[in-house]
Amino acid sequence: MRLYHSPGSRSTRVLWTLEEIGAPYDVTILTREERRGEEHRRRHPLGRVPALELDDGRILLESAAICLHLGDLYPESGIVPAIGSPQRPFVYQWTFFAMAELEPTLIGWARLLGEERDGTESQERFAEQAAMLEAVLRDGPWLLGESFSVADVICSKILNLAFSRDPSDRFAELRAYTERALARPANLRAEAVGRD
Ligand SMILES: N[C@@H](CCC(=O)N[C@@H](CS)C(=O)NCC(=O)O)C(=O)O
Repeated sequence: MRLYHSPGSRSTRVLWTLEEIGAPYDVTILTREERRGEEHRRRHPLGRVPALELDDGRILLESAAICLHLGDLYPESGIVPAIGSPQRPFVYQWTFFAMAELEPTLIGWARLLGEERDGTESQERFAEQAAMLEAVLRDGPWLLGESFSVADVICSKILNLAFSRDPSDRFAELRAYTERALARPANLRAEAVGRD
């Protein structure tokens, strides 16, 4: 497998997942210009990362889909529970929650603040989402309870967008969860490989 990656981007989730499963892989680091160039647009028509070249040469897009697929390829890693197990539906739930609820809220909020516009609505939406996650995390260290999953990779990476910018002690439990996840050896290895 080969990951087309750019430091600080959504492809860091995939790099971390590759390190969690212990699969052999190669990485090609792309600059902004290379992402938009013709060669990369043949892989990703929108000129984005991540793009993962599979062993058979096909290209898989969308960070969450790639991470879920990698977990399925390496079931012994435990980061995507087996089909039919009680936890399987919840890895979908929290992964889609991260992508469809959390990410748009936090990216939208960052954009508003960057444009010096009112971010109150985004802030309120995030407060509700954060409370929801904190309630779940009272049952265990990870979103699925005792076992770390792809949902934690994606949620914690997105949450870090908020917490790395906000030095306050709001959502202390969620902040501690984010730090716990990001401190995993697989993520530290991924950061070294990905130059983050
Ligand atoms: N929904 C896609 C979004 C991918 C995406 O927007 N990637 C950004 C980097 S985080 C990108 O490559 N943008 C194009 C650019 O900055 O040139 C995914 O999760 O894979």
